[in-house]
Amino acid sequence: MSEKLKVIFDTDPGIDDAMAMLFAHASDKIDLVGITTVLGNATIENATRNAQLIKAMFGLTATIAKGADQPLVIEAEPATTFVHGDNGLGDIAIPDIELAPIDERHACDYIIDMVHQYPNQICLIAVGRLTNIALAMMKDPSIIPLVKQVVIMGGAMGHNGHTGNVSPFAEANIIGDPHAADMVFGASWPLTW
Ligand SMILES: [Ca+2]
Repeated sequence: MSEKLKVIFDTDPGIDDAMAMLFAHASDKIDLVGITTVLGNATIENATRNAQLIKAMFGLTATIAKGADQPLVIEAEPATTFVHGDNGLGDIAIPDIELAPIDERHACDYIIDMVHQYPNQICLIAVGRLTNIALAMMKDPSIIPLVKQVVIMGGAMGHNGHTGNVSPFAEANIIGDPHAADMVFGASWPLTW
């Protein structure tokens, strides 16, 4: 069997992201080394708490690092609680268990450190706003050629009519931090949209 792909999962859990995190954990092709959180489908506090909860409940080993609580330039929109509930997990009762700890580093610093520790091995999978990745790029551009791959969920294409979920042309993860998205899409790394 080939070696597992080392993944840092950048996320704003969020119901769908909570599921994605568990699929990544369960996959025999993925080594989920890190989970970095960002504002979006939940506040940064709730998104991070939800990641800590999922790690504790399901025995994940990934390091969790808390990330951006606001976009690079624009004002933050309120968390999309009308989709994901006030707590970001559909307002299920949050179990009263001990949460998994978080790393002391900011998400962008964690990403920088891991890319240098594992040059050309880290795949960044981003399923929220791209703020943490943009922050890491700005703080240490030398990581850009050392990232194996970037995989993004976001954006709208007019393949079957207009498909934006915020406006006809805009999807939440991109319009939520368009300046970060512009940086990530414009960098010279292999990017899968
Ligand atoms: Ca998301």
